[in-house]
Amino acid sequence: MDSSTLGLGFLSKLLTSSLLLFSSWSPGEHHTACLALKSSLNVENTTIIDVSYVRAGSKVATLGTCAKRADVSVPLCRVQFFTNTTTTSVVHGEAWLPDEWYGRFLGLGNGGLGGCIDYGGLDYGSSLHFATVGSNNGHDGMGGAAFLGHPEVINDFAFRAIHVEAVVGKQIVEAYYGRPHSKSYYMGCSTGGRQGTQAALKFPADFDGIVAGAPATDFNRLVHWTNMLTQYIGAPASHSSPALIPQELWNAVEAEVIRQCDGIDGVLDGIITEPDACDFRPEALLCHPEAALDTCLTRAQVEALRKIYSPLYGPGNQLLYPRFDPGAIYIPGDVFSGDIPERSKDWLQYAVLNDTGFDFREYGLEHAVLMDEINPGGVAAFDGDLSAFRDRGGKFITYHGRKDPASNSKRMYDLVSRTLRMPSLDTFYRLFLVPGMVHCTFTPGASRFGQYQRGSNAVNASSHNILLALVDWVEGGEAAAPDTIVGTAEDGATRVHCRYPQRSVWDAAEGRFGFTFEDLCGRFAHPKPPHFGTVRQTSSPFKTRQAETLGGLEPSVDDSRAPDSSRSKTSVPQIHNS
Ligand SMILES: *[C@@H]1O[C@H](CO)[C@@H](O)[C@H](O)[C@H]1NC(C)=O
Ligand SMILES: *[C@@H]1O[C@H](CO)[C@@H](O)[C@H](O)[C@H]1NC(C)=O
Ligand SMILES: *[C@@H]1O[C@H](CO)[C@@H](O)[C@H](O)[C@H]1NC(C)=O
Ligand SMILES: *[C@@H]1O[C@H](CO)[C@@H](O)[C@H](O)[C@H]1NC(C)=O
Ligand SMILES: [Ca+2]
Repeated sequence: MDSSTLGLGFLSKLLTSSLLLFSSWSPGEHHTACLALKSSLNVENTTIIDVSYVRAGSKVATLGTCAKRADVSVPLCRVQFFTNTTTTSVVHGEAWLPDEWYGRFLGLGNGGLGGCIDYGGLDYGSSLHFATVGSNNGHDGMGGAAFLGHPEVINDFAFRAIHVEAVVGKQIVEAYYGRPHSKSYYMGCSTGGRQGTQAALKFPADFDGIVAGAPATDFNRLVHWTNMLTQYIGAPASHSSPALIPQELWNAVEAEVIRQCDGIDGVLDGIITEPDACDFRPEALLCHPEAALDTCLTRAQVEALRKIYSPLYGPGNQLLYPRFDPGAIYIPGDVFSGDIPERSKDWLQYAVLNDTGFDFREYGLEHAVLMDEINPGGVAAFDGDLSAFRDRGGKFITYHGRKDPASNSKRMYDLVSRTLRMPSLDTFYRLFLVPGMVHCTFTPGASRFGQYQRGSNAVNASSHNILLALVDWVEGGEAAAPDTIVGTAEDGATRVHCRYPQRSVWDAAEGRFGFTFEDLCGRFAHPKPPHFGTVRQTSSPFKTRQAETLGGLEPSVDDSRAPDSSRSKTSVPQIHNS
């Protein structure tokens, strides 16, 4: 669309002289410009389903089976579209274009095998003044049936939908506002984290900054590992298996993990800062004549736990997947519920084996090998070559909860480090490990840091909001790179999260995890022995400024930096509270 046809030629002049790049159209002008898009938008392979101007505080109806309605918090122009990605596949997307736009583009990811537009993310992004675009990842709903016999639908899911979302979305944004976006961002978690990683690997020019949460990068192996965990407790015939651990007993297992490992980080707060430091012994739960029967385990159950809490190896003894982390939890309806999870079933039946009658009693290592071989759509993003993304100046932030069952993110960091021969990835890739956080969303621990929906940005500041931290880094450069992220727990308590390989350390003298960057993020390959029950001490056994190197790699922190410089950001254009 030619902006002059809307009488908006003044806009570009205004924008070059303004840091706050939002448009200054009146609400009426937004409304008119929005509705005009319906007939004027012309994007390759794309059908505009509907364009509507939506007022703040509205609920809007949605297409597809995922959600009936979505909340819209700020006034915006909503564009719903279909893009044919091939003759046999189509991506359904939505662009939410806020009246008050700061010139930034934001692409969103999906979850599981979905299939569902991230409406919460559309609302969140647009309320932070991003032109925000989400897609259904090439099929509707959380199941995988659409993959069967449709390799192009698999391709959309595996790598293409996010690219199309970026390409088409940016054109819609430019048509509406009359000028292109300034910087382009991506945010997603779980499958969304994999998609973000995939984007950086395959389409390094699509995004200037990426937040890839709890990324399921090693997708096929994650499916295999999940299946093996369920097999250890007897799935798919778990109900007759002596190894099945019912949920009540899982509560006892979780309590025992906390009993054994909570204190390793120096404080009994119910949170295990570093599960890798925990040598959990399920044998402590073995039934004996004096044990309480409702909280003790049989030999078969203890053996299952041994396997669950051990790494998974492949046919050549290569590590396929790290262990289930001590402290990770039982999720009702998921892995330990006694059956193979639906997403695993669907992936195998519809994308890998093309056999809807597959009997999961037959499942074994050969299927892991097959999944690796076929790697449908090239779905796996466990690839360390992020050089193209790095060389373009892209910034990558990833995070992973330490109560998340499927944490493979340290391995990914180390893989990127080895592949690129960079002892530290600090210049473009930062991993924040979040103690006490389960998977992506709000859970025990200081797990709200702007990663997900409006409720997660407890504070509108880049120190507390990972998306805004990314904006600072991309637009403010090295001096604005996030050294830490402050998370907020449900009760308002905060904790500073450190970037790998640093770890936040308990300051016993102060009775808290330290506040300043230097105190707080120590680098401990192996924490000192636990001091059970000694929550308050006169001096912290862990507090030190001495750097220890990890695994032969050089320390990642620039120790020459002045102690306070890490938190005093230069003033860069960033999102302001409205
Ligand atoms: C998308 O594909 C459908 C079905 O093949 C076709 O009818 C439609 O015209 C295509 N739309 C565009 C914009 O290419
Ligand atoms: C449009 O569709 C054609 C044919 O399916 C495809 O080759 C082309 O890459 C598509 N273009 C975009 C921008 O998706
Ligand atoms: C199942 O179909 C997909 C394409 O949809 C193909 O990549 C895969 O190789 C097929 N699996 C087998 C076991 O033939
Ligand atoms: C954060 O900023 C956004 C956009 O200005 C605003 O809508 C939101 O209410 C703010 N949230 C908080 C918690 O201040
Ligand atoms: Ca603890």
